[in-house]
Amino acid sequence: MADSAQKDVKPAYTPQTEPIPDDGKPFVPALLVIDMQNDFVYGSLAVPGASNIINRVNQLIDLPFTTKVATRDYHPDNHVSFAKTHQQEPFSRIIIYHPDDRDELKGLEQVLWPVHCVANTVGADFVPGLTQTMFEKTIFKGTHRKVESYSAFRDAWARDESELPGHLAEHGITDVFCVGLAGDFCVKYTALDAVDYGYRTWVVVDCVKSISQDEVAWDKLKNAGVHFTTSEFVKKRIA
Ligand code: VGL
Ligand code: ZN
Repeated sequence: MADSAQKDVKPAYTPQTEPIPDDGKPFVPALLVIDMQNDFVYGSLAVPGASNIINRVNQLIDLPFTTKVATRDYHPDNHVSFAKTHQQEPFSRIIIYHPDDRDELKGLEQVLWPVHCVANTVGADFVPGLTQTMFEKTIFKGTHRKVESYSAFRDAWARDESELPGHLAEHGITDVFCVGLAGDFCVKYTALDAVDYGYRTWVVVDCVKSISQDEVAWDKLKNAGVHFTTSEFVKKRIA
């Protein structure tokens, strides 16, 4: 469990980053700290290098964002995303359907995961060392046995919203900054939804780690209109 034991895997491709403009336009920033939980850092679905971002994420949590929201992956122990639930091998894929809407909503390809972030277990707790006192709200994701949710905004079918859209709207947020785990799943789908909901959306690349090191995740985000920045640029803009 020692922090130093984790290797910092260098991604195959790092997107171009940009400073956050100070152009007189309304700027009401929200920080989304995504799934900084034991299982994703040290546990059953440990993301390579994840412990190395904790301090940088804390530095952003200390900044005066208008609101800071955390998410926690929080599954029942027989969740639809678990390989064990289907007697399959972890990391195999199946098609899953929405339990209440099998006809209207099409099947989605689902990666089957090792059991992770089970409600009321240590694996689902925030990782030690993360500053937890500044979150105005925590969004619990994937709590329904038959419904997967990578995005903090809504489930995988974009059918049911979480409390996040209302919370951001209440605060008049203009810019959403995404940090945390995993870059190629929950951070990715949260950022894509943030664009969909009309927010200028930033992924802070030195505060994100991914399960796989492929570059496709970044390209898809870029093409959708997500912006990439660094914690240095964020600290300069939000001081
Ligand atoms: C996540 C895989 C399964 C994530 C959650 O937080 O990115 N990944 N559940
Ligand atoms: Zn999960």
